[in-house]
Amino acid sequence: MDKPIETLRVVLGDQVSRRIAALSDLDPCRDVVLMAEVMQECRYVPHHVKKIVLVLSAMRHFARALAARGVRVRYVRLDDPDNAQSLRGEVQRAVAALKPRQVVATEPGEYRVLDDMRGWAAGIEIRRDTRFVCPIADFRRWAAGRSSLRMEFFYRDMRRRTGLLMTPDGEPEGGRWNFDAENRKRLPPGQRIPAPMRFEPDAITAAVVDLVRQRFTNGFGEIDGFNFPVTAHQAEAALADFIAHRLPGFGDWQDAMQRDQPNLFHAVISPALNIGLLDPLAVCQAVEAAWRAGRVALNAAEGFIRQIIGWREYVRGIYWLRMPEYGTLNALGAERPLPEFYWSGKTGMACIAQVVGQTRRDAYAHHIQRLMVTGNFALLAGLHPDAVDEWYLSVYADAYQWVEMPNTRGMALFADGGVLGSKPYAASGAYINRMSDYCRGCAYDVKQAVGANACPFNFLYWDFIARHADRLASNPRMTMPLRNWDRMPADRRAAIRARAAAFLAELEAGSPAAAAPCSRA
Ligand code: FAD
Ligand code: DLZ
Ligand code: SF4
Repeated sequence: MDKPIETLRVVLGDQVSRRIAALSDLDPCRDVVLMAEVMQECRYVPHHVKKIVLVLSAMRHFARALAARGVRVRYVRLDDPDNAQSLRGEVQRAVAALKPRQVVATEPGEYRVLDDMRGWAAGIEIRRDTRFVCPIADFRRWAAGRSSLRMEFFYRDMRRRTGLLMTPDGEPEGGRWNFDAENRKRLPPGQRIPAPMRFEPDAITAAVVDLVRQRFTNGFGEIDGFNFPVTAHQAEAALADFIAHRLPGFGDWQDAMQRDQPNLFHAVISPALNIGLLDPLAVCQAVEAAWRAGRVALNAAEGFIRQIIGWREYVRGIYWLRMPEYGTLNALGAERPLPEFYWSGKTGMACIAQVVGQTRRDAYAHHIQRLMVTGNFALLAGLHPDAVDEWYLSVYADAYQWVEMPNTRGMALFADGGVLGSKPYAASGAYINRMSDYCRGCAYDVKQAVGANACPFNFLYWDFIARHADRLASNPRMTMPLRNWDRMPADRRAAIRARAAAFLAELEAGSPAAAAPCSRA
């Protein structure tokens, strides 16, 4: 007869790590691990089908690896006829069947789930997620009493805490904390770009692809060509490949964008990192080791480490510090619905067509594409933060609210009124033209701000400055654009605003004209 179950240990789809807190004191003889594929999590936003495949395939691989080590795993598949199709329902079904003495889980990455988790089982123990460098309580302490929560100061603390890129005397290596100014180069023509490693689906992934194809027939995105790592072993190989081949170019070309080059010198590790296949500190230590061995320059290593122990930890801190109110913030009063081309990619704006097309195919876009193309358009056009939030949470394979929401509401949309950034990341077409080759093939003219073929980013940029002039006037970092707007001849200002009004009206009406310049006289 089976021994009575001591502990039911719940592992979520983005917690597939041997280091997850709920498994820290696992006793294979007395405990059961519960993992459940449920429609509730597959449908709470219209996830990209590749994201669903990634999560379910990684869950199945992780469960198999646990079972191979003698751990009892209660694994509920999406098409199991008894599946309650919710996390709460599956925990309660397991409790009724196994009668464990206690239930243990690890805090989830979304407020929505944490709120629900507290009611999953009587006395459920919710453990701190130790996969992060900065515990939430430490972030709260760091934030307490500060009038400004700038990332840069948090980042310096994280450098000191981890010792990453620090001298034995406690100074930053290279004498500076930040090499960002060196990380904004344009990509030279003909630059060779090494492709990331691809992982062809094995039998487990192929079965998940079939399942997702059947169950999510109208799901967003293309399922063909799935090639994300789905095990820790694969993710480590992908990281090693990045460090050897793309990290050397990461610093210099971090902000560059190029037509039909979705990855450039980026790591493409966030899908694996955010579900637990990689450990963030170990990733940074491997990057530091490459610098100490002389294989990469300091600006590349520092630029990369800052993204992880700086931005990644910082946005998580902001999320948990400010939720649930953060999810309601709309400081600029943006109300427009999301245009259809965010889903279809069908627009004459070549930059958006490129980024959305790539997103549909790969469930991936790099940071500047997310921030300065789709994010910038949403900011300038005044798209409602709820709709933009839902879009980013749906379409990227790495998207969980703890990291997606502060980046979207805070960094891209300034909907938090400046908690995260000191000014809106608003930019005209000139920025996109400087950092990419998108404009060369565009139906719009990036040099024009008025007229039927003017680049929408240009007139929308000035319209944004004019619309929010009162609010922005108190921000010293906005003095220059406000002054430039004021100095413009009145008739030009009027023409820009009229063009923006017409475009936004078409956009709001869902008119295809807003997406294609030549249809206008
Ligand atoms: P690289 O450029 O190679 O950077 C390395 C790592 O640094 C990333 O894997 C990531 O873990 C971390 N990182 C870099 N920038 C950020 C950042 N701003 N915030 C947090 N971590 C960062 N990232 C997500 O992981 N999930 C999201 O849902 C997400 N949504 C975003 C939404 C918007 C509007 C914006 C502007 C950014 C968003 N980001 C998000 C941050 C960033 O775009 C992605 O982390 C990055 O593009 C992932 O690709 P990569 O692994 O090639 O990153
Ligand atoms: C994203 C996702 C998906 C698509 N499916 C599941 C699932 O079936 N079972 C599960 O445990 N987790 C899934 N996840 C991840 C959860 O949405 C994630 O754990 C929460 O959003 C908290 O971060
Ligand atoms: Fe985008 Fe404007 Fe350039 Fe076209 S011209 S690609 S719309 S920035």
